[in-house]
Amino acid sequence: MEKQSIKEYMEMYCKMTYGKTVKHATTAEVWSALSTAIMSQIVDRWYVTNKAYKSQKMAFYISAEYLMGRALGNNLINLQEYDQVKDLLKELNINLNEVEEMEEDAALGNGGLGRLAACFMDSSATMHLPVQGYGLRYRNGLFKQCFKNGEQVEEADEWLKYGDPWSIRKEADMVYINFSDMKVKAIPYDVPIIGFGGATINTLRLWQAEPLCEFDFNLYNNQQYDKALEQKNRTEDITRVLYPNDSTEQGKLLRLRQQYFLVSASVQDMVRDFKRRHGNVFDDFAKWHAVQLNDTHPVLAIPEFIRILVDEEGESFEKALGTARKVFAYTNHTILQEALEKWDAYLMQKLFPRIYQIIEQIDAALVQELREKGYSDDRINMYHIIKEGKVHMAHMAIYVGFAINGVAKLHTEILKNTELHHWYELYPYKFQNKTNGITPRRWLVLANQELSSLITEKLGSNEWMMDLSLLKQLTKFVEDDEVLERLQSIKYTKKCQLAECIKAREGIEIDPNSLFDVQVKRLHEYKRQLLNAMYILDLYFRLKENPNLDIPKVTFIFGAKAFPGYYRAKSVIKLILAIGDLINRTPEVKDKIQVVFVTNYSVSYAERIIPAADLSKQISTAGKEASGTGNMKLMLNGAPTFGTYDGANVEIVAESGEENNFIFGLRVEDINNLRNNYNPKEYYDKSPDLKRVLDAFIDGTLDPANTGCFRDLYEALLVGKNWERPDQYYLLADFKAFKAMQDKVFECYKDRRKWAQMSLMNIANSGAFSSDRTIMQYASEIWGISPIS
Ligand code: NTF
Repeated sequence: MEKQSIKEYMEMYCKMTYGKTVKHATTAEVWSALSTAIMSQIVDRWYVTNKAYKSQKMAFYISAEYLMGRALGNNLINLQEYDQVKDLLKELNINLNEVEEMEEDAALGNGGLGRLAACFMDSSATMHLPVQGYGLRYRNGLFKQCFKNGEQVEEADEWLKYGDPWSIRKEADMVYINFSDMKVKAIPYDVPIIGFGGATINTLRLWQAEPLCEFDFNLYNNQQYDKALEQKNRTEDITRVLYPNDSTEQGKLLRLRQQYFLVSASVQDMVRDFKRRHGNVFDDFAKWHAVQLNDTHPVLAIPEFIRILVDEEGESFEKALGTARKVFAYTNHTILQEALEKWDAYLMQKLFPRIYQIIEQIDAALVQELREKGYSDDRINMYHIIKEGKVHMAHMAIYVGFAINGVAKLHTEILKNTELHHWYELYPYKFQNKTNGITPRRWLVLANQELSSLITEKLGSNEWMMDLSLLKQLTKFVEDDEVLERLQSIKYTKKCQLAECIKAREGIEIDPNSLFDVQVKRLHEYKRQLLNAMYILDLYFRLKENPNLDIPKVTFIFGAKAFPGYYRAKSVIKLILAIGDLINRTPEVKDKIQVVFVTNYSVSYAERIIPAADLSKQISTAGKEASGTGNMKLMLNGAPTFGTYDGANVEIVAESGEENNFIFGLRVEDINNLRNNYNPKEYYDKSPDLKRVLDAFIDGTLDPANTGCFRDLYEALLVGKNWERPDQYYLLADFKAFKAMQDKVFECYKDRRKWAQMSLMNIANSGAFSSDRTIMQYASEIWGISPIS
C-alpha cells in the first residue's frame, strides 16, 4: 500500500466530507477518512477476486446474524499493514489505537452463532475459498447494555452513527420482495472480507429494506403527514432491529418477515447470477452453487427457491424440488427445544400464501417418500413438516437438505442418537460433524499482538497465522524457562491493559496480580453463570469464617447480555452484581476476592478480556452447549479450561490433555441416569454450605431491603414452578464437584511455573480449533468447492 496516497486520500476526504484538514478532524472523522482510504486501496483486488469466482462453483452462507465487531484493526492486520499504518498516523500525530477505539462494533448478531458466521467469513477469504455471505443490514444491532440500580437496562445500538465506510451500496443489484400485503425493495450493501495476506477479498452482502417510494405525495398534500410516511416506516421496520434472542425462538410476525426478506433477496440474487453465467438450464444449478443455511432462520430459502423455479422459470415442482435437494445444506446449532423454530402455519399463509402452498407440497413429497419406504402413518407423523398447525423448520431443512451437520462431535452424536434419531435412521448419510472454530487473526494476531510476536519469534516465521496446527511446535518449549517466563510476563501485560480498560469503562479497579477467572458468554440458565455465582458466595462465607483461608487473590470477571424478556437471566445478573457489592462491603473478604460484571460485553470487549484471562469457565450442563467458541478463544490465549464435559470442551481436553485443564461434574450419561429421580432438595438438606448459599438468596444477605427479588431463583432451584421441574440444569448436583475442582485450581496456581506450562500446552494444542480447518471441511465435505489458485 502506498503511504503517500493514503495520506493524500485522507486529506482529500476530510476536505470534501467535513470541510477541514486531517489535522482538525475529530477522531471519528479520522476513522472514517482512514477506513475509506483503505477501501480505496483494496477495491481493485476485490474486483479481481469477484472476477476469478465467475468460473468457479461457489458456496453461499445465508445467516440472519453476523457478529463482526470492529473492522479497521482487523482489516489492517489481514492486509499486513497494521504497523505501517500505525507509523503513518504517528507522522500525522494521530494514535492508531485511539482511532480503533472510536469504531462502533458491528453487532449484527447475538452470540456464538453470529460470531461463528463472522469467523467463517474471515477463514473463507484467507483460504481463498469462493464463498459469499448473505445477511441483513440491521439499522440497530444487538442492544447496548448498562446497569442501573443493579439491573440490566437496554439501549438502542446505533452502530452507523459515524457512517459506514466499510460497505458499498449496490443500488443496481436491488431486488423486489413481495409480501401478501406489501412490496418492498431490498438494497444490497457489500462488505469486503479481506483474507489474510490481502490477496483474496470475498463479499458479505447485507440487505436493507427500503420502500418503493419515500412518501405518499397525495396524502402529504392533504396534510396527512404521518399517514404519508406509514408505508416507509413499515418497510424500514423489516431491517430496523436484530432480534436480541439467543437460543430462544421468538415467534414474532416481524421476525418472520425478516427471514423471508433475507432469503427472497438472496435467492433471487443467486438465480439472477446463475442465469447471467450459465443460462436457463437449472439442472446445473447445484454444479455451480451450494447454499449453507445457518440454523433454521434462513430455511425459507428452500420454498422460495422452488417458487422462483416453478413460478418464474417454468419448471415443474418435482424438478425444482429435485434441484433444491442438491443445493441446500443445514447446520444445527442447538438441541434446546425452545430454540427449534416452529412457525404458526396461519401466519405463513397470511404473509406469503404461495410459499405456504409450496411447503405443503414439500410435505406431501416427504410423505410419499416415506410411504414408498413402507413407513406406517404413526411413524410418518414424526417426520411431518406441517404438524398441528405449525411448520417445523428443521424438518424441512433435513428433508430437503443434502447434508446436515452438528457443530462439535458430542453435539452431532446427540443429534444422531437422540434429538434427531428418527431422521438419522432415515438419512444416515446426510449427517456430518463440523466442529466449530475461531479465526486466529482476530483472536490472537489482533487481540494479543504481544503473544503473537513471541510465537512468531519462537517458530521462526508467521506461517502459523495461516496454519494454526504449526503451534504444536511450541510444545518443545514446555521446559524452557525463558519462554515460560515470557509467557507469564505477556499475560501480566494483558492483565494490566484489561485493568486499565475496566478502570476507564467501569470505574472499577482490579488487581492484575490476582487470578483472573473469566466467564464471558450470553446469559442463559444452561450456561450456569448461577453455579459460578453460588461458588463465589460460598467462598465469601468461607473467607468470612476464616480470613486466612489459603487461596490466591482472585478476580471473578463476568460479561454477559440477557435477552430483554428473559426474566430469570436478568435476575442472575442482578444476583451477581449483588454478590459483588456484598463482597465490597466486607473488609475481611474484599482484599481476597473481587467480582466484576463488565457492562456491554461485545466482540471488542472480548478482544480485551480473553487475552487477559488466567482461567476459562465453560460450565454448561453436560449435553446442552452445542459447541461453544469462547472456550476456543480462551484456550488459544493460554487459559486452561475449567469446565464440564460438554460441547467442544471434550475436544479441547482431548487435544491439550486432561492434566492441563480442570474438568468436573456430571457427564451426559450421568444426567440421563439421574434425570427421573433427581431431587435437588436432598443436596440442600445434606450440605450445610449449599444451604447457606441458597438461604442467602432470601434471608436479606443479598437483598438488604428484603424485596424478595431473588426468591424466584431460590424456588427455581429447590421447588420448581408449575410446569418446570426444580433445578433443570443440575446446579446443586454439580456444586460439590465444582468446589473441589476450584480448590484444585487455587492449589495449582501457586506453582506459577507449572501454570505457565499448562498455559503453553493449551496454546500449542489449539491448532485444531482454527476456523480455517472448519471451513476447509465444509468446503470439501459439504460444498464441493476448492481454493482458487
Ligand atoms: C450456539 N447456538 C450454541 O449455543 C453454541 O454452543 C455454539 O458454539 C454456537 O451456536 C455456534 O455453533 C445458538 O446460538 C442458537 F441460536 F442456535 F441457539
